[in-house]
Amino acid sequence: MTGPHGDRARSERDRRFDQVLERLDRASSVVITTHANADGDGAGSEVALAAFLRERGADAWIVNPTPFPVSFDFLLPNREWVLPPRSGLEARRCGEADLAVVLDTAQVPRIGRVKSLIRHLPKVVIDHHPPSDRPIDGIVVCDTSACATGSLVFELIDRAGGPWPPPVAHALYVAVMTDTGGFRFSNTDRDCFRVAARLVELGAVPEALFRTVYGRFRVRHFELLREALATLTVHADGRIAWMTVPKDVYDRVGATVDDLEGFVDVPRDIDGVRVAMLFRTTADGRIKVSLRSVPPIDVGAVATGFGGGGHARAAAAVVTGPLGEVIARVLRRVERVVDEQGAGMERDNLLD
Ligand SMILES: [Mn+2]
Repeated sequence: MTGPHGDRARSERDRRFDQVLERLDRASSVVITTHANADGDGAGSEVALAAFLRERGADAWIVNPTPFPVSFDFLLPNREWVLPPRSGLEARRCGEADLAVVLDTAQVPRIGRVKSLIRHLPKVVIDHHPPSDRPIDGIVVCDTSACATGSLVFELIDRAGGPWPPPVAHALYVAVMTDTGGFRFSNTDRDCFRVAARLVELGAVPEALFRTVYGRFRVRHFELLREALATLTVHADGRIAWMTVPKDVYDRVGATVDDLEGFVDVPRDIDGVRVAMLFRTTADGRIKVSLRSVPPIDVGAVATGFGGGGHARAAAAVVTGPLGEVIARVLRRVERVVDEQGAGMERDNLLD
């Protein structure tokens, strides 16, 4: 952010950070949560904040609407920081806590069952998504210019002057790395590299963290990818592409959503594609569509139109209906957006 407007936004954000730090100073037991199906940013931000608070002598517990993601549990110095879902312990710790911190979402529906567990607690929200119509009440630090919630947690801890126990550096590096697709997506900016550089100084090891996150696929990931690739469809003069995840194969190989990591990148990475989509059938029989776009195309609005949400370049929605019908409906909307916003785009002039 530059210029007077950016400076004002930044000083307002810093004022909120000071309020957050004041709340954290007074809290002796904090419950930390994030959105359902936590990603590297949500999970990494949780671990980092918990490690920071524990280093300062507070109790900090992670309570998530869905199980803590297996692919990121290597970040946890102690598995017991994550309270067992729906346990007596979980209810007791939430009852004893004096503050809740919600990370990487500011929306009530996204925290699912955790809503009632933290209903009685004052709340702090730290997020980088556009504001929603169902905001969580509390002290809210929302900066949509931040590449990741992890970079905001970094700013918070930096403002406090540390401490920086090793799990903080590892977890925040993973948060920033995953939300920028390994420092490649459009949210990869100067601030993001500045934060990453500081985290490396503080002990994060890029190669080891990259390999741990992106180099540990299970065979079933590739078995499923092989079948999904067979569905690859390119449309609208090569400007729109998508794949579907065959439900029968998904079930047969015993896949989980973790196994779909990177699938939507396949159609996105085809030369000339402006919007990429991945369709899959959810456990309750509805269709989840993940959308990706290249600038300036905004697929966030498309997802919102189907009751979902997300960022301009990465968004998702869950739609009811048979797969073929859902594809046709989403495709109609996407075709319009590509026609309206993609006029004059030339892939070979990306750097202009
Ligand atoms: Mn995020």
